[in-house]
Amino acid sequence: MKNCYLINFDIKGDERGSLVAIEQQKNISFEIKRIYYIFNTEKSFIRGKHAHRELNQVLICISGNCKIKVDSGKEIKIIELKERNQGLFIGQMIWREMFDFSADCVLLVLASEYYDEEEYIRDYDEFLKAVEQ
Ligand code: T46
Repeated sequence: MKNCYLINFDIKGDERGSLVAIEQQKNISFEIKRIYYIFNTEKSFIRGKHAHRELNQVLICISGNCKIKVDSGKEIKIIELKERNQGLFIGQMIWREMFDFSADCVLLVLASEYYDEEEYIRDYDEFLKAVEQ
């Protein structure tokens, strides 16, 4: 899907275990201005349900697993995040819904901009109209 894809990070492993390193503008295509993480979400809850006009993000499930529905307005995909070395890039104007969180899920998000509620699109019809334009 245009503007939404999986990234496979290299695992630096040895007999002691595994390590993934993330470096802005190297294996992440943008400058990272904000990091947040989501945890303690019950399985029955759906988070997200919005798109961003400006924001690019990479979502990494650093514990447990969850599913992400991504919708470009033309195509819908459901992606399961469960690999520690996998990130989901979600660019501008992609509707996202996160669901099916395992009890131990910790979803780490790297964001290209500071938090700004004004650039969220939280109404699905408004999102579809904006995609058409
Ligand atoms: C996204 C998905 C993957 C802040 O104060 N600062 C922040 O940086 C963020 C992200 C949120 N908040 C506050 C706003 C709400 O009062 O935290 C509360 C929960 O945020 P929200 O309902 O937007 O959370 P999600 O899980 O629905 O969505 C979040 C991000 O907001 C969003 O950008 O793409 O995770």
